[in-house]
Amino acid sequence: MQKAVLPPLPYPVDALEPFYDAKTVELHHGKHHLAYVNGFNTAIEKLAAARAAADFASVKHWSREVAFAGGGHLLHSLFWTNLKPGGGGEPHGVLADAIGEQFGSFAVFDKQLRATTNAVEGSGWGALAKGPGGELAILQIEKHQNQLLPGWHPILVIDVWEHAYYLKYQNRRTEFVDAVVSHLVNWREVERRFGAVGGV
Ligand code: MN3
Repeated sequence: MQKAVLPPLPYPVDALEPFYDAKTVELHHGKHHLAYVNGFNTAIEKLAAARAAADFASVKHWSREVAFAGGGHLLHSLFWTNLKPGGGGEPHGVLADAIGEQFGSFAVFDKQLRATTNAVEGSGWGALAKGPGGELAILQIEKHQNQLLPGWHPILVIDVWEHAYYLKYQNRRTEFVDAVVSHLVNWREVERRFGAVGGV
């Protein structure tokens, strides 16, 4: 199995200022995301070693690490690319149609997305996911791996672990979520994922 690698940021660390400060982006990507990449690789290596040694005493621990660190790596990879300088606004095309059909309007969807993300208990993510029939759901992912739906693909994720916002926003998670949704969401990328992943 090929080792996971830290994907480069798709923009300079200060590109999301003033909504997302350069110091947080630098640490979040270069330290936190990197730690999940390394943790995932370690877990995969430990499971390979367990197979080689025919000693499966530790598989529960390392299997949990695959889900936690691997989930962290994959969600952060989605996160960086579903942000961009000068983002926000609204989606277009078939994604806009699907949101309108299912949520009534983009304004209602937007309210639910912010409320759901703000209400994540502890460390986790707000997410928009696409189901196997092309339907949409706004999910709360706890940690990096809990409360996901099998067969559903996250197409927009918003990190609300404290490490994602505490340097600039301290305890004001709602201000961070508002800044991300209003100014940084890359809807063109979310539209692309809606068309590209899973389901119909
Ligand atoms: Mn994070």
